[in-house]
Amino acid sequence: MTRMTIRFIFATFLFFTVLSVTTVTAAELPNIVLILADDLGYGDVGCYGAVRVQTPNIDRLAAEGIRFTDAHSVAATCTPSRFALISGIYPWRKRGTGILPGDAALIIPPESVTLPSILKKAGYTNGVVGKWHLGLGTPESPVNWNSEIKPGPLEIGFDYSFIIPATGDRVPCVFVENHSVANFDANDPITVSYKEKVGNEPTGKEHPDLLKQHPSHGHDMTIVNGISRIGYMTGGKSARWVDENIADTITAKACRFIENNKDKPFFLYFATHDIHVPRVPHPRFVGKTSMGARGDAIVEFDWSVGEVLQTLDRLKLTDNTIIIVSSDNGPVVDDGYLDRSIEMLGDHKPNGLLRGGKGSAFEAGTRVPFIVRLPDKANAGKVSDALISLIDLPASFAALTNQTKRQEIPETAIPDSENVLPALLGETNYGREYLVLGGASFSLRHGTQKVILPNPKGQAISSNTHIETGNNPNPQLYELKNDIGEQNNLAEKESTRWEELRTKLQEIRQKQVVVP
Ligand code: NG6
Ligand code: CA
Repeated sequence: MTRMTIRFIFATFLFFTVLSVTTVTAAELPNIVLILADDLGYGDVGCYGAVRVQTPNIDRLAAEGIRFTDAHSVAATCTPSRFALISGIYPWRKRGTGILPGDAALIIPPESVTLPSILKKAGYTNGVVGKWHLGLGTPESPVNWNSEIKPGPLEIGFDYSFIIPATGDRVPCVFVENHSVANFDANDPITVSYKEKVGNEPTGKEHPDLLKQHPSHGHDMTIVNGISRIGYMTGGKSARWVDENIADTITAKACRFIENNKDKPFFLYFATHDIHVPRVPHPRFVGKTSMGARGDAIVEFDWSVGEVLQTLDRLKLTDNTIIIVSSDNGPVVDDGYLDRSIEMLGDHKPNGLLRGGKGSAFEAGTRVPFIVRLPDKANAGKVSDALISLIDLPASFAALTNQTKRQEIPETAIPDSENVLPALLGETNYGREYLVLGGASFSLRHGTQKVILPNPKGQAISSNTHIETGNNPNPQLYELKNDIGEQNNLAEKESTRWEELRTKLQEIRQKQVVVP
């Protein structure tokens, strides 16, 4: 389906809606499926150059769709990256958008304009399945895991949710379905704390002998399924997940959401636990690569993508569905557990040719795999070097559904989201002019130029992950066109350009925006 056809369908849809005539149904809006991996690196999949791990399903998607080579999350860790994706706001504009503990309050206020609320307005039914990590409840009324859990996804635009509240390595290790803990047993109430030990269950610190996977840093609190986590919890035994089954459980929920909503336009945000730590793939994936748990988790992720593709095919929805596969931030090998991923990495390069990784201001912190397959597989096999970001999805999907600012969307909403729909549809290789990235240090992309602001305090190499952070007391300027690995710092030699870009970055940071 070309953009004209897509647009025509929307125009027709809106026309008939306005006239309250039901000849054209909402079912003709294309479905949208966004599969977001966790910590999947630019070099971790076949179509981006990996050879030590096979990712046939993601590669199939790239062959049938558009593969972006310069797509970014706006932050190099999860919470800020996902905050931006859902809210269309740069995370550094709002306090408290750093990596959240599992008992944090929701950081996107109910009723604000969000990616799902925009689509809902256009007639979509929205589901989120998988990792959430944007908080639940309010500061005044923190979550009680034993009663109604809200506000959460359902209060900011989703109609269905089945979530991992924070991360796989943070308590509570239970799924929350809509407003309650899945498989909850009232006789075994759940208590969670990030301050002190609750209950009398063993911790990894006290009882390393009980662990099947040991921490390398942090992660030494309550033991769940033989793995110690960040944070303490007690109770909820029947509700606790088994890490080996997380991918099966959430992939099944994602596919069921598609099945249940096949007759109306839907948006599915499927945020996998893979390939975040703890990496404990199902036994059927163990040993599928020579890289140990991390490689096998990539295979498991690819399997999840394949299940979604098959479901769309089986339900004959492929021709009416836009599917996007991407990642929330760059790769990390040792993220806190001794799962032998470092020893077994071999010559695999999680960041491809890029410098840095998760948490880094260098490109690998935020440049992520990003594949879009359009209805009718228009532009199949295209490779696009447009500069785009996950933060652009709210404005782009607003455009897709013919919603404009001031008309359908308040002028002040999604202030940092830009409409890159023409790039997503493969009509142009141009995305946005500027993109601010927040790793440990601030940086700005403009075309193929990149500046990183001086950061006199931060470590140059993370003592936990051993990743180069990009922090440097001196200004940095790179020309990525011929220096993709950010080796040649031009800031001194090209001080005028450096100054121009630094000023531009300040200007964007100081822009007055309404942050709900
Ligand atoms: C870090 C954790 C890391 C991971 C990360 C969040 C320690 C020492 N490290 O603080 O293991 O959980 O937070 O990852 O606790 S993210 O992908 O959700 O941002
Ligand atoms: Ca992440």
